[in-house]
Amino acid sequence: MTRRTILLHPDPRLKAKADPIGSVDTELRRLADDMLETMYDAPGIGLAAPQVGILQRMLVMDCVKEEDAAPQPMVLINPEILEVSEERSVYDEGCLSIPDQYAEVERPAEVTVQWMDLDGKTQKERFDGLWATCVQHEIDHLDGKLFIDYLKPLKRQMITRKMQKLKRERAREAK
Ligand code: K1U
Ligand code: ZN
Repeated sequence: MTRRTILLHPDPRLKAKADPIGSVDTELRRLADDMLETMYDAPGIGLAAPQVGILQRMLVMDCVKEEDAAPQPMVLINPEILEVSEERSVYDEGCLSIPDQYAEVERPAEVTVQWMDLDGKTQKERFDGLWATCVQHEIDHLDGKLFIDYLKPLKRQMITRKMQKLKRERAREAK
């Protein structure tokens, strides 16, 4: 497994709509492994393929928070939201492509999602709590949407400027 580089906002690849995946092959399985490794290493609770520069509709997540609990890695290919609850929930979201920036985002509290797994089988599950927030955040990444797109323009601009500064600093350090 290889840790991949996570793209930082702003980057045109984070604004693009990712392509559906036709079938599961060795390369896709390797990408899923690498994405899980990258997510756990960050650390994070989710990661979408566009965040590592691959414009394909695959995401990984593991929202188990208790340190002594067994990990529950999930790989979702071509995920689709079939149903959303009327009830909404607010969570202070972060993003590995926008480090150290957090903001409250309101989303449906529960969602039913259908996807293809790494065996090519169709799966369907109702998510709630942090899992529901995370899967919606990750599916947004596949559609080129970031959590800051839910914020007021001024707050979004402020975060984007901070990120541009961070990227300039990191580019200088890399020289
Ligand atoms: O997609 C991403 O950028 C990953 C992101 C997922 C996410 C976080 C919060 C709400 C919705 C989706 C993260 O994992 S940010 C890091 C984070 O939340 C975290 C890190 C360590 C422990 C617990 C949480
Ligand atoms: Zn994110």
